[in-house]
Amino acid sequence: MNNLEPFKPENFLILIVDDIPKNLQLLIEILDTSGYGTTFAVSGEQALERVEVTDPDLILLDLMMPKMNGIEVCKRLKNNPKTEQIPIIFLTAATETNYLISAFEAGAVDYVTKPFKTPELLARIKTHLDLKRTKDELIKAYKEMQQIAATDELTGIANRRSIFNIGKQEFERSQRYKSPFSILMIDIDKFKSINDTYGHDVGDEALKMMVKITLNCLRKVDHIGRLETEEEALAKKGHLGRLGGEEFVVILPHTNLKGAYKAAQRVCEAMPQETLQVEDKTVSITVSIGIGTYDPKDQKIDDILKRADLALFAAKKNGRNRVAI
Ligand code: GH3
Ligand code: MG
Ligand code: MG
Ligand code: MG
Repeated sequence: MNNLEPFKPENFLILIVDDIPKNLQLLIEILDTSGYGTTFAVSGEQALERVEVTDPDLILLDLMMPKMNGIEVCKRLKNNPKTEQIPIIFLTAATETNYLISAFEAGAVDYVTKPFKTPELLARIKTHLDLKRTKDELIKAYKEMQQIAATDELTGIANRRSIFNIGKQEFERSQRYKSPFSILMIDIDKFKSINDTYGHDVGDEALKMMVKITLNCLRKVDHIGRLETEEEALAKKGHLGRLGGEEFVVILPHTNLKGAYKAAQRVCEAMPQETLQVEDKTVSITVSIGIGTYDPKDQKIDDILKRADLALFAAKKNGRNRVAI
């Protein structure tokens, strides 16, 4: 991968494990000369301790050792989430090659036969350190992309896709455990006039303020996400510039109608108390909230959403700035 830094041996620490001091000495000398950081252990047991303390980037592991042999050490390291990612290269005497299959099965990435050729040993070490770096980069990039794919860009909360996934999981959980859960549909009142009066940038700031206030009213386990408007769906087809919706969904796990009503009231009452200053004008918003609660007769999450949507419509009709069920 091209965003990797140039390979520098001094950035890596290699743990060398061998029960014969002469072997250890030779390996340490070779790796030191090549610029690697080194640390060592003279037994399997000591190797496990050293790994904990030094967190090496790669391990050269002697296969045959008294008491705990290399395969056992390898298995233990691969069974521990903290150490399973460390590449392990086995050091084997030619007579031990019949053990190699078990070494790979235990999780080794490679092996070197003793007596080894120094350039070959170094080439294998560099290859595996580089592979590990690339793998780490890919995992990092993958996690970042997952995060981006699940997040609403403007407000940083879950986007439509992600909040629906959460909703579906919560729905299945409620079905299985016969526990309640509720959904709030929140829509900002007369938001169009905020945009029209102060401009879209202020509208965007108001959306962020809305999210902040709502999050303050919710528990850590609740999820908030942003719904898509028709404009937004159109924007994806390229007809319009991007416009996020001003509709939000809150999923309240383990919450019955009474609890959901309390949470919705909290959000509704808190909303106009915070303000946005635009030059000499003070902008505040109110929201209308519709509640839908899981009913064991429901087939899918859309059934609850439909009820929440109807309730939201009623809240709007009855004068806005209120909660309806
Ligand atoms: P109501 O009380 O009936 O909900 O009135 P409203 O004006 O809020 O009506 P509606 O919910 O239908 O209007 C949505 C408006 O929200 C349309 C658009 O101007 C604005 N909007 C949607 N997404 C965004 C966004 O990402 N940023 C900004 N600034 N405005 C948005
Ligand atoms: Mg040995
Ligand atoms: Mg609105
Ligand atoms: Mg709307």
